[in-house]
Amino acid sequence: MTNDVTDVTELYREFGDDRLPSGQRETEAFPVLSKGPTPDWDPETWEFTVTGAVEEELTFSWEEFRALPSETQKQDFHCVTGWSKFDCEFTGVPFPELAEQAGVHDSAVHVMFSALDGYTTDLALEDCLREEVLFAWAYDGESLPPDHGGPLRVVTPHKYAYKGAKWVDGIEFLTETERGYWEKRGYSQTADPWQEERYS
Ligand SMILES: Nc1nc2c(c(=O)[nH]1)N[C@H]1C(S)=C(S)[C@@H](COP(=O)(O)O)O[C@H]1N2
Ligand SMILES: [Mo]
Repeated sequence: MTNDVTDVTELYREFGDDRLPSGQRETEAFPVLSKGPTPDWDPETWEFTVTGAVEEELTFSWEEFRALPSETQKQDFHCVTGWSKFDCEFTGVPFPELAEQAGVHDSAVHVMFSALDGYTTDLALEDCLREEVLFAWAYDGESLPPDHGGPLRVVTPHKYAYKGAKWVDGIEFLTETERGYWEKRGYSQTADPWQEERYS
């Protein structure tokens, strides 16, 4: 692994004119937002699964997951409750790497992420197949703190942060759209911060 950091903070230009999406304010803090308590995990029994519309369903132990090709990126973080944090440095596995290993079927259109706390979130496949969507285990060069989703979380700098499942332990490729935890409760499935897609 190298110490190279890829700066993807210019990503907003694809979606809007402003780095800070409308209706957001910038914060230096990194608040914790979870629907419940931080779950325990055991590196010995932890498993990550890739299931659904794929050529080959995959299971990774913690050790195996950590051996996957990874990168470090500087990216922004936008919470739907109105705060944004710039220049977050996350290290992890880009989504396309996992998709390639599993061999996604042509019939797949959507992805459901699941997590140790029972959280789920859904996102269109095309919105997942981006280098910026990371399964991250480090933040600012340190192990991801448990409250922020350690051992492993997803980050989605092009979407509101509820699309990034903390404590993620599986993804399922779907042939039809389904709604995740907040999406069932009225939050947007597409969640583009520059369009202020907060609810749907
Ligand atoms: N597993 C899980 N992932 C989650 C959540 C959660 O409650 N459980 N909350 C989401 C929400 S609403 C936000 S804004 C971000 C917050 O991440 P943070 O606590 O690191 O700031 O995590 C998202 N991922
Ligand atoms: Mo959130």
